[in-house]
Amino acid sequence: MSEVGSRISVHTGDITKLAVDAIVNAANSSLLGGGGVDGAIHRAAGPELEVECRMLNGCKTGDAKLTKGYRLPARYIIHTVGPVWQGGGKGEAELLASCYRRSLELAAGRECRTVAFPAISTGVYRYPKDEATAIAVATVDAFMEKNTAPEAVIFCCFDEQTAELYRQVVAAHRGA
Ligand code: AR6
Repeated sequence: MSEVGSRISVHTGDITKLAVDAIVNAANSSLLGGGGVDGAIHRAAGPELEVECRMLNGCKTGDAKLTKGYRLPARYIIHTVGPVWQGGGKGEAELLASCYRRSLELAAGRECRTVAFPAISTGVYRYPKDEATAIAVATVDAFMEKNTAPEAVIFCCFDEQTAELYRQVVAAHRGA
């Protein structure tokens, strides 16, 4: 696990600023923009992003679709749709894990070396942060153990409290 662990890092800040091969967007099923990180990404990428998104015919919860990054420093945006938290009995955990897996599959398919994820579903969609972080780290870790691409994954947290939670969960994984 130590070799895999070194491929995962935690960053605090705005995901739209990261010069990585792909950033992941916590979108909704329309893929036509919204608030939170989705709104920030659309604003920073510029209006051409929505034009491309309109051609994608939306996206199912747990799935992901890729666009160009337009005015972002990132080459690609991978739009994934996390589950709305409904108490945990509606398959939310499996759907959230699927968001991470599908995003990584698309990134690997475009030979992305570095991918940054926000904390999918933990804002407007109200997924409890502890549980969402455990799923994010375990799913990315499992994917990277089996695959050589992407080479590095960054968990981009908007606030220091979330980053600290991610650091703890990543460290616990490394110790496992
Ligand atoms: N960079 C990194 N993380 C961010 C940024 C940013 N610029 N802005 C917010 N976050 P949310 P969801 C964090 O609500 O829960 C949208 O309207 C934020 O602190 O953006 O998956 C979509 O259109 C939180 O930890 O996404 C959907 O309708 C995390 O990103 C809906 O919200 C996710 O919060 C999706 O809800």
